[in-house]
Amino acid sequence: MEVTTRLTWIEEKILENLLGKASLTLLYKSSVHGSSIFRMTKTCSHQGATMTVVHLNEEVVGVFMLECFSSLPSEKPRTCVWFSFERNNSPGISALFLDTVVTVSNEQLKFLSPYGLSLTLDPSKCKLHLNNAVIKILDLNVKNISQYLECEIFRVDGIKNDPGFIKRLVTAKQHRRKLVSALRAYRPYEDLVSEARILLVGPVGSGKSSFFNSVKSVFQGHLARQAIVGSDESSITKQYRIYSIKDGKSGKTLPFMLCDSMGLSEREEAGLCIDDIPHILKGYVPDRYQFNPHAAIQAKRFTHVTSPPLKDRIRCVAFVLDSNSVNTLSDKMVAKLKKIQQDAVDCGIGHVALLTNVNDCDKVLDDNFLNMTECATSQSQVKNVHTMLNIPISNILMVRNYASERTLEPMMDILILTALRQMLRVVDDALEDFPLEDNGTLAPL
Ligand SMILES: Nc1nc2c(ncn2[C@@H]2O[C@H](COP(=O)(O)OP(=O)(O)OP(=O)(O)O)[C@@H](O)[C@H]2O)c(=O)[nH]1
Ligand SMILES: [Mg+2]
Repeated sequence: MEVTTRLTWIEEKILENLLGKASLTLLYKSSVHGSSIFRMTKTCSHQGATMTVVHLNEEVVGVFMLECFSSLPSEKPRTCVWFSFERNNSPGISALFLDTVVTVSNEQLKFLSPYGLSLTLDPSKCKLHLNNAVIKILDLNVKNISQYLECEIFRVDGIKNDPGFIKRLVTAKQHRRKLVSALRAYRPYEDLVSEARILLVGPVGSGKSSFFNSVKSVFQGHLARQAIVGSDESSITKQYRIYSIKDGKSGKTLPFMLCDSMGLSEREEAGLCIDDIPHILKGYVPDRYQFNPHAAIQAKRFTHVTSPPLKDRIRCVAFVLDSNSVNTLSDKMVAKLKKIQQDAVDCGIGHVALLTNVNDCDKVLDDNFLNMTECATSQSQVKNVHTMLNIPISNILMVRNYASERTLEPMMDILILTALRQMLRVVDDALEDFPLEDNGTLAPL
């Protein structure tokens, strides 16, 4: 009879995706093959990379090992990924890349990392021992010693036999989780406003609407296509849109909005009218306002809004520029961008540049995903934007928007989230710098 895993289809996919596009084949199942450690390790020897999966009541805990079981025991550290996830819950998985010493004794299979993490399996008693460090780092809600329901070991096929690659893959996923959590917890500086509005402006087709779709996709956990995108000589976006973003997990609306505008054109009486910008920045322009390239907004059109609430004001302008064409922008276009930048400065609003269509996402950030690499900052596009708009390199952000992809990619997500986080830092810097009234509220500039 075929032995089947206790993992659900989704749980199996989570584990396969943890390592790129791996596939799992069940080799050992404690309830079928017995609880002898000898049988367990013998069945799994000479099989290449393996994944040991321990089923607890509420959680699944385990270790992936790149090297063969048969090469044990030895004090030589192995390339391992420790992981855990909650059963029947969100698709989130905690995972850590750790060089691990793996030993097999008469009774136990032991995983020990140099940072003092220890995970021990005692198959004869169906017990899993975890020290406090593992419980904390994998965010587990279990005791030090747990009775497990099942232990399974899988052969893992289809992964690159490259510890460096596996490390970057797993670390990227962890970093993505951290960024999402940080952005979920974001509140505008000292709660001076209830929401931070970011205006996306730039030439026709530079990827403004796609950036909103990309941010929404990351928070929803699947590809979103809310804003209409496409390529045309004139702007696809005809209406001013103030988009809110919901956190897919809690369903709550996050306190930042992305404001999508019509593309700027080099042609006369085409594209976003540059004189509309001050009205947009000051929060006069409502959601779904139909842009008119032939005529600027008449201030009196919105006289019913004598003074829009301070939350409606733009707090950061993001100049969205396609990295493939930014080096060949016409003088007319550069003049428009500079005029918008001046308007933003006059209103006490910070700004960043967002370069879209970046090809090699892997090369943008360093190994810790914290800083841009020398290779990225030395690109002519970054240097040109820096000189053209006098924007500090740290505020020149690089992303690849979701366009033709069919699934979410951790590295693309990281760049999108890093860009958003930097925009919100700029929002906070501008809020901190804003003059306050006597009662501590923001003064209208
Ligand atoms: N490969 C790739 N394609 C992109 C990227 N960003 C946008 N695109 C594509 O470029 C085209 C224009 O994207 P939009 O998001 O509509 O650009 P926009 O700035 O909103 O354009 P307008 O509203 O017309 O001003 C679409 O076909 C997108 O799929 C990117 O980062 N990478
Ligand atoms: Mg658009």
